[in-house]
Parts: sequence; C-alpha cells; structure tokens
Amino acid sequence: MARVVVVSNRVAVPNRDGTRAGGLEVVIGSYLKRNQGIWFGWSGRTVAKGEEVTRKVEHAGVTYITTDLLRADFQEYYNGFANRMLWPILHYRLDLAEFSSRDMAGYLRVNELFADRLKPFLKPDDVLWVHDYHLLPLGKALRERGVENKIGFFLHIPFPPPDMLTCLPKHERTILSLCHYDLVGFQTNNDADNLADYLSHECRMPSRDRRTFIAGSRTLRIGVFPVGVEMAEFERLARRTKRTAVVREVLNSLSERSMIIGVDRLDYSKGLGLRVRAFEQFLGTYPRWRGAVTYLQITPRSRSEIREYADMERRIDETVGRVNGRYGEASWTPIRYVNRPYSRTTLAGLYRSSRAALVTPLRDGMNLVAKEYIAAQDPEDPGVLILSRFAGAAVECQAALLVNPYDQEAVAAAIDQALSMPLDERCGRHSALVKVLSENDIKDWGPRFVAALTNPAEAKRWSRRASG
Ligand code: ADQ
Repeated sequence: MARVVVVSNRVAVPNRDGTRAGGLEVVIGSYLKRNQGIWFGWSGRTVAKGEEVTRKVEHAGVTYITTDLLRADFQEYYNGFANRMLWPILHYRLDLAEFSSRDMAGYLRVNELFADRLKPFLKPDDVLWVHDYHLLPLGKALRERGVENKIGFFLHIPFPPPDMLTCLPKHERTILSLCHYDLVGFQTNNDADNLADYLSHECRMPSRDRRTFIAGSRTLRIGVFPVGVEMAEFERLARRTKRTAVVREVLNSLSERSMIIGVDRLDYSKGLGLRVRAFEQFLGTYPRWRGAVTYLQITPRSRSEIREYADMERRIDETVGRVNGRYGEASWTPIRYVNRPYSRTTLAGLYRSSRAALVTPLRDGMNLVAKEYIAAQDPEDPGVLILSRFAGAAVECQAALLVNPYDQEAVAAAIDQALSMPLDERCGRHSALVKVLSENDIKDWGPRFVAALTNPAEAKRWSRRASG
C-alpha cells in the first residue's frame, strides 16, 4: 500500500489533554490513527525571519512534520485571505468578505512555501491528500515543482454556486487551480455540482459526465465523500462518561430540569446569534417551559484576532445577558454560556444527558456535532436533534427536526416539539438516524477517498458498499 501524506494548515500533534475544537483535526486524527502515514502542515508558531524551523515527530506510527511561518505571511495567508475572503465567500457571506491583493499574494506565497518545504520528504509512490480552503492552490504549486504523484483535495466547508465564486477577485488563481489535483472531494452533491457548474459555465471546460473534467493534459475527477463519525465507539464513550464526576455534577446542578445543548466553535457560520434569539422567542411563546429547561451552549472562542469575530463575540455575550436578565430567576439561569473547549469524553456524556440539541448553522460543510449527538444517545430514551437544513449533515439526517435557522418562530416551535415529543416518536427518529449514519462511519471515509484517488475501480466497490 502506498504511503499517504496528509497536508492541512494545522497539524494536531497529540497532546495530553485530548481537547480538539475543530472538525478537521478530529477527522484527520481519526483517519491517521487507523491508517498511519505523514501529517504535514503549519506548526502553530509564527516567528521572525531566519527563525523558521521544520520539525519531525513520530507518534504511534504517524510522522508529524510541522513548519513555522513568518508573522507577516501568517497574517496575510491565514487571518487575511483564508479567513476574511475565502471563509465568508465559501459560506455564502459575500457581505463579510474583504479582499486585499496583498493578502492574496501572501496566500499564494505560503502555498508555494508549503510546497517547497514538503517536497524533500516525498517519495515517488506517495499519495498526497490535501485538506481544506487554506490550501486550494497547493496542488498547482507542487505540480510546478515537478511533483507527479497522485494528489487529492478535500474541502471540509461548503462550496457555493458560480455566481458567488466569481465574486472572488481573480478567482481563477484559486478556484481554477483545483484542476491540478487528480480528485477533488466534497461533503455533498450540491457542493460537487457547484464546482461542475463553475468549470462548465465559467471556464467552458469539457466534461464527460459532470464528474470528470479534461483540464489541458490532466483529468480532474470530482467526488462526494460526506464526513461521518465513529458511531459505535462514540455511543460506548457516551454511555461510560454519563457516569463521570464532571457530567454528574452538571446534571445535579440542573435540579431535574431538561437540558438542551449546543456545541460550536464561535463562528458566524454557526448562527449563534439567531439561535439565542430563537431560544428567547421560545421562552416568550411557550411560557410553560420557563424554569423547566436549561440551554447549555459550549462555544470555545476562535479567530478572535479577526475584527468580525471580536464583534460577533460581543454581540452574542450581550444577547445571552439580555435573555438571562429578562427570563432568569434567582434559582434558574435559562442559558449557560461557556467559552471553553471540553474533552470529547465530557462532550459525549453531556450530549447523552441532553433532551435536545440545537445545531442551527447558517451554512456548514457537514457539522459533526449533529452526528456526534445522534451517536451519543441512549437508544431506549434518545434526545431530539434540531438541525439546520443548511448543514451538509441535513442530507443524511432527514429524520431530525429540520429547520430554517433564519426563521426564529420555526426554531422556537421546533424546540417546543422536541421537548414534548413522545418516546415512541423519539425512538423512531433516532433509529432511522443511526441506520443512515452507521452506513457512513468515519472508519470508511479515508480509505474510500484514497481508493477513489488511486484506483477508481476500487472506489466503485466502496461506493456500492456505502450505498448498501
Ligand atoms: P468545524 O467548523 O470545526 O469543522 P464541526 O463539524 O461541527 O465544525 O466540528 C467541530 C468538532 O470540534 C466536533 O468534533 C466537536 O465535537 C469539536 N468541538 C466543538 N466544540 C468543542 C468544544 N467546546 N470542546 C471540544 N471539542 C469541541 C469543519 C467544517 C464542518 C465539517 C468539519 C469536518 O466547518 O462543516 O463538518 O470541518 O469535515
């Protein structure tokens, strides 16, 4: 079997506390745990010129290679182009995008730098698997340096229609550079169709079947590989940890009240402001639940150095304060809002202890919290998932209560419906969700992508298995 070299912006070199707040690290970590290989990316350190170091660490069969970035490069590449331009546009938020050609130059430069630093570690038969929007042009940079290995790319976040993509100035420098990969993978068919539309209509590129495009001397294939979770392991973990001291302490502090849970990085794509307002509307419209339910929102801060994120943090703090002030009692706080990461173990126990989960992103590539919540439930007495129709997870989670996150009245009604739902309906919805999600366990995801990249015939076998 060929060695797989995974490349992503951040590399989760194992640490002792085991807390990882980010879908990409969780997913790649889970793949490499089973399949080994190399994980290459940024070290998380920014340094002055001349102090950049590339380090190699071996742990449990995986080789971690991390490289430092100059402060200015990081600012332009990561805080600038990746997170102020690509992230909002790919999440359909043209209003928040801020273009600067300097940031774009920094983004392209860092991709070239990654290619330069990665190349010496590559062997001719390695298979390369590049992840996410930070590294759209890495394939092109590697090809320009003579790397002819199979290279695949997977986008963890949404991919919008061409009308939005073309709002990205000089979009051919980033989006069109995807044609240097052999395979580009997405979370949903909708995302894959949007790339196919962009290549056909905007770039007039010939295609056999809207999934295979001829780009000069190369062939680009497009595939759909929805990210999943470890269903059985997560259920076992949740069963065990519901009895741990941390989770018991939370439950005791609720004094028999039902709990609703939300777990998200603090990001505008997650729709937290609208969600808190929907909860406020719920307390206003359904007064019988006042004092009977507590909403726990766990939200580690992220990207606080970017202005839009700092503004959003302040607005959400204010809204939570207002709802608690308006409806709270000396003996009851409606919303518990916590800005710190928890271990996966604790999260699993908290999911299992919650009567409902509120997962209402305005756009999300997939959303693993939705799937983890389902995996964590007690099949004899499961909670209810309230899920945005704009999360990639909604494609598989049709048996959840699907909502439009912009419609606060509908979200408020869904919370009431979830809390009032009879046991037989909860069990019916839960078993339907477990069935679908178990057919797409994360264990199969990485091997399926790598098979599709290296051996399309093998990929067909996987897709037959995945579709039952
Ligand atoms: P994210 O935007 O980070 O991921 P998500 O899919 O929900 O979003 O994954 C978050 C992960 O971090 C989950 O595994 C969750 O358990 C963990 N996490 C969140 N809050 C935490 C906390 N407080 N403490 C500890 N862990 C926490 C990106 C895309 C998604 C896509 C994933 C995977 O934006 O759309 O689903 O990658 O492809």
